[in-house]
Amino acid sequence: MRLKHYTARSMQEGLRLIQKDLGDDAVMLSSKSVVLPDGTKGVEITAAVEKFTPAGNPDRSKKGPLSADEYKAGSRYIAPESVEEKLLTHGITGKVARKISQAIKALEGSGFETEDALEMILGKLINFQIPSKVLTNGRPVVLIGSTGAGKTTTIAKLAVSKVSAKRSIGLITMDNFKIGAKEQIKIFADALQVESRAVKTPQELAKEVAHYKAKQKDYILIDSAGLNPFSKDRMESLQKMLFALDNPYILLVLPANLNMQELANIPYAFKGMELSGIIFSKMDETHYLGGIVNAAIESQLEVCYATDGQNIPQDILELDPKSLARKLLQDIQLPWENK
Ligand SMILES: Nc1nc2c(ncn2[C@@H]2O[C@H](COP(=O)(O)OP(=O)(O)O)[C@@H](O)[C@H]2O)c(=O)[nH]1
Ligand SMILES: [Mg+2]
Repeated sequence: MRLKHYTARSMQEGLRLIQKDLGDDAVMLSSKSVVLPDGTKGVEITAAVEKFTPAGNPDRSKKGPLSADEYKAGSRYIAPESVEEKLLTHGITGKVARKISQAIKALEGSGFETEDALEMILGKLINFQIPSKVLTNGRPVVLIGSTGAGKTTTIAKLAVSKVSAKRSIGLITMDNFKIGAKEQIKIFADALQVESRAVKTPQELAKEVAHYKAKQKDYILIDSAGLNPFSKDRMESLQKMLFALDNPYILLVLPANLNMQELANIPYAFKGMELSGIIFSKMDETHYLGGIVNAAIESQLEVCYATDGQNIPQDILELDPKSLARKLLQDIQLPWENK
């Protein structure tokens, strides 16, 4: 059994597509709202198909799920024990790795291929969200996190993508700490020809958000100063700023290349900030994804975006169960190792 994803403008159109492509035997597993490349709303439907020929079409000559032998002979089959080993190599906790391998074993009987089974399990364990839920019109989005986590760069990536999609944005920086931080946002805003503001106090922050709301900006993106999450004073002053906002969407930018213990600690340290979600940054600077998987599962914060490089705006991606499952099953290849 394989999973196949279809994107369409409406549920009806999606179901028509699935029927045309897979015939009447296709089973619809789930659907979710998505934003289509042209910025309009659409739907993504996941369907299960019995078996694919190499051309990608279902093999209609055979009915019923794959037999256990056929399934295990498939090139995409990975034994649950090997999956557990791969997950442990990534640094996923023993308890979670075992739980996942047991669930994969249980799904073997339904004929799901390993990557698809892992995709479904990750979808249940992690609170994945779609971008249109994370970035909603008019709701202030604030990026917070440790120093150098990638907050400003990520704001810039989000801002460029919204401006390219012809949406209006207002930028605010609360960074009064780092030398040149205000100028960084200003230069960037001028290049994009969007408004930017630098604020020092909770009152100023509330005033500037109200200003952008009055101007009906589609997106209000707020950058903050990097801070040591274990410093009580700095955390308290950030909290005071955030309290000035009405219904903010607060995202923690968490570098994927931090050590495992701190990846688990930092979402806890920021807990008092009423976090909504996490953006994993610097995915390109690590080969081991266990730390982010553990943090996502333990915190149950919403996960949507990840960043994988310094290039603005290209190096931002949607982290979904499918891409994560694929990354976890790939062999870890360090650049200096021979293929
Ligand atoms: N390799 C890599 N570098 C990044 C990524 N995101 C940001 N950076 C770099 O990390 C450094 C700190 O980024 P910055 O956005 O200023 O962090 P901030 O202090 O949280 O605002 C800069 O050199 C960025 O170019 C990423 O996803 N991958
Ligand atoms: Mg910054």
